[in-house]
Formats: sequence, C-alpha cells, structure tokens
Amino acid sequence: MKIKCGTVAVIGNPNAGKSSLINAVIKEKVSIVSPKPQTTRNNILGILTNKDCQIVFVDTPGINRTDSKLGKFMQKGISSALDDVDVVCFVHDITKPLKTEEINIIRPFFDKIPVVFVLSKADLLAKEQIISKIVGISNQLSNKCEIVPISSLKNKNLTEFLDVIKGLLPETEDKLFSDDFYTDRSLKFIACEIVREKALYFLQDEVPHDIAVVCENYADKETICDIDVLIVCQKQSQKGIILGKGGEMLKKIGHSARVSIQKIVRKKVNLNIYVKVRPNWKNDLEFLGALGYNENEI
Ligand SMILES: Nc1nc2c(ncn2[C@@H]2O[C@H](COP(=O)(O)OP(=O)(O)OP(=O)(O)O)[C@@H](O)[C@H]2O)c(=O)[nH]1
Ligand SMILES: [Mg+2]
Repeated sequence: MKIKCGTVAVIGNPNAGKSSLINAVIKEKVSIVSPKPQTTRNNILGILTNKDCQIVFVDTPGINRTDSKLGKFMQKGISSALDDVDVVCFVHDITKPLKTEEINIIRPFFDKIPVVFVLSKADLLAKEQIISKIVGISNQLSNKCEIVPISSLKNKNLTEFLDVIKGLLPETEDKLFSDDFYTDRSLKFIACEIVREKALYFLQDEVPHDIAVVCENYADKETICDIDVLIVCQKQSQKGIILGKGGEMLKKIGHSARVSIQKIVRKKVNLNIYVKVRPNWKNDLEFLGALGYNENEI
C-alpha cells in the first residue's frame, strides 16, 4: 500500500516557535524550547507516523549570522536541512512584522518546492487581527504559498497544518523510519539538551548562550538511569554564576532537569552535573567535534 511520506525542513527566525511546533505535532519532547533566541543548535528530526503517512520534520537552528565556528556550523545545518526536502515550512511569529530579509529567504523556494508559511503564536492575537495578518502577509508573498496560523501552546489548528503538509508530500511504497522512532536523537543527547534547556531557563544574560552540555556517562540500568553531564562555560565568572551561592543554582538546574528526564526515560534518574571552564570553546574545533559538529561541514 502506498503512503504519503517525506521530509519537511522547519526554518525561521530564532524564537519563532519552530521547536514548539514540532513537539506539539509529534506529542513528544523532541527538541528543547526556551524564551531565549538561539535555543536549538542542531538539526533534530521529529518523526510523525500514522497509518497512511509518515512526516519527517527537521528542526533547525534559527536563521542568524554569528561569527563563531559554532554559529557557522548552525547556519550550515540549516542549508543542509534544505537539501533534498519535499516541503519547506517557514515559521514566523505572528506578532512580528514580516521583514524583507525573511521574504528573500523563502522566495528562492517558491518555484522549486512547496512552501508552507506558518504563523505561530496565534493565541496571542484576536481572530480579526489574525485574518488581517494573513491578508497582509499573503500580499507580501504575492500569494505564492499556503499560510497557516497555528498555536502550539494551545494546540490550535495543528490538524489543519498536518493536513496541508500531507497534501504536499509524495506517495511512496516505503516509510523512511520504522514506526517506533519519533526522533533520530539518542536519550543521551536529549538528556544533555534538557540540562541546557533548564540552564537557558534559570540563567540570565549571555551565560546560557555561552554554555555547552556534554554527557560523560550514561548508564541505563534496570530501574535507574545514572547520568553524569558536564556544563562547559567560557569564563571563570560564568562558572560562579552557574554554581550559584552555596551551589544553589546548579541544584535548581539539576532538580528541574532530573524531573524532566525521568518523564522521558520513564524511570528514576540519578543526575550528576559538573561545571568546567573552557575558554573560547565555540571556536575550538576539537571540542565542537566532540559535540558532533564535523569540521568538513563548514
Ligand atoms: N504564546 C505562545 N508562545 C509560544 C508558542 N510557541 C512557542 N512559543 C514560545 O516562544 C518561545 C520560543 O519557542 P521555541 O519553540 O524555542 O522557538 P524556536 O523557533 O525553536 O527558537 P530557536 O531554537 O531559538 O530558533 C518559547 O518561549 C515558547 O514557549 C505559541 O503557540 N504560543
Ligand atoms: Mg528551536
């Protein structure tokens, strides 16, 4: 039996709501979310499988020019996500004006592959405002693509969004992934990401953007999962902030991360977090390699 099956690159500005949308449609925490821009740093697959379709969403970092090697890897990731996809899904925060730079990013796709323009965070506007936004943006885009307002937070219009995507996918004989995969990422990777999410939530200013989280040990035992992670920051002063007075901040991050990881691994978690300074790690190819960024990719 043929099914609708294909890949959808989800792109857009930082903080637009890309990861929230993917988590909402997959109904699992595939990708971390935070109110701070530049949360997602890797391409992460979110796989939705139903009896008649399989949609492979590729979550990407927000489009943003940064000079560090990490920033270059992140931007390269967006271009690679766009190679060979069946649909481009551009996510735009409905409360923000649509800028010419954004239109210039999607315009080249119009004559090549289907583009779905998602207006995210629609719960923040009244119905009449949403309609007038759709009309305005549709004019800006010369009516070249379907515009779908959604709210990931309130679960609004997500079925309609999926129907639009499904309608644009090719029919294939085989699925790309077996039914029990909802992401390509390991629990070890997800555990590190959850620690980074909590750090993004609790820490202020530039500190959360200057940290990386690596897993030192992941031992999945019968009733408990032992996880040791390392938070790497750039400066000694940041280490002090991450630890907090008497270790209070690290305790807060650790507790919150442990509760979230337990929900995902569905067993007890013993989480130990260590903090280390590694100056200029964002430009250190050896360390970036350990984080999974490959030198040949920039
Ligand atoms: N009100 C409202 N807020 C939302 C909605 N979707 C996402 N947000 C918020 O918007 C912020 C950014 O969400 P993310 O999903 O992390 O955005 P992103 O596009 O993945 O961001 P980057 O990974 O940094 O590029 C978070 O604070 C979310 O809670 C929504 O439907 N309604
Ligand atoms: Mg994201």
